[in-house]
Amino acid sequence: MGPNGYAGNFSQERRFALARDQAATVSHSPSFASAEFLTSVAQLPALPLAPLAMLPELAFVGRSNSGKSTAINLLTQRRRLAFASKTPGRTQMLNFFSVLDDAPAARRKTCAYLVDLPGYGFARAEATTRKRWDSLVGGYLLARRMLRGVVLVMDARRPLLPADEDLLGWICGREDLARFRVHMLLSKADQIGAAQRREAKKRAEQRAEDLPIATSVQLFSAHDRSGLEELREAAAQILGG
Ligand SMILES: Nc1nc2c(ncn2[C@@H]2O[C@H](COP(=O)(O)OP(=O)(O)OP(=O)(O)O)[C@@H](O)[C@H]2O)c(=O)[nH]1
Ligand SMILES: [Mg+2]
Repeated sequence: MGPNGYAGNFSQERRFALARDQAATVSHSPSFASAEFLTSVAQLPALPLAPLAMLPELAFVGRSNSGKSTAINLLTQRRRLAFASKTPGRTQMLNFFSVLDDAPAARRKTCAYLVDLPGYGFARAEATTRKRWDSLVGGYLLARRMLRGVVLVMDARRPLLPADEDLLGWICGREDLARFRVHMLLSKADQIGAAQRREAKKRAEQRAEDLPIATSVQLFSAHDRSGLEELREAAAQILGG
């Protein structure tokens, strides 16, 4: 190969490297207020057919009625994006919401998905309901490649019930634990006093230390919007990391 050929290859490589660095420096953060409902999936085999790009996903998981849909609505500043309800078990499918990046309007692109998952652990769940949950939600949590982490929503009055531990068990079966993230959201903090809030946070932090996954903990109230900025930062970090 002559000197020109070599120089040509080299400069082409340099151009690639420059383009890559530029792409890295202009990468944008998710703008959660842009979230739009995209699609629902009722059965796991249908997931590969869903109109989803290969983009990072962040799922909201937790017991039924713990406040998952409410937290998504607050994060996205949309009152009824994810349907919140007084009837436990309302969310029955994997619901995907697309999130745009914060580039100037003409160049905005979908950069991530938020996923609202059916809750678990409602008292009168029959065996068939549980089986359905295991194959749909359990299967998604265990094997979904683009899933970067979960927001585990737990009522601050009773965090880490056996059903929450079961859920952590599903996640601990993943192959990418070193890169996965759990963010424990202790919800409905407005329902308890300061001492109980501290106690709940301490308990969750102690549990977090024993997990083989990077885990963060925060208190949250959709009622008075406390902890909203912390949730936004954690969600952006999980999706961007
Ligand atoms: N006081 C108080 N109530 C809340 C809070 N967050 C949610 N709730 C209430 O808790 C109930 C359940 O909230 P959802 O967001 O529907 O719960 P979910 O986890 O999505 O429930 P499923 O879809 O059934 O799994 C609703 O009546 C909400 O208004 C909060 O921070 N404080
Ligand atoms: Mg819900």
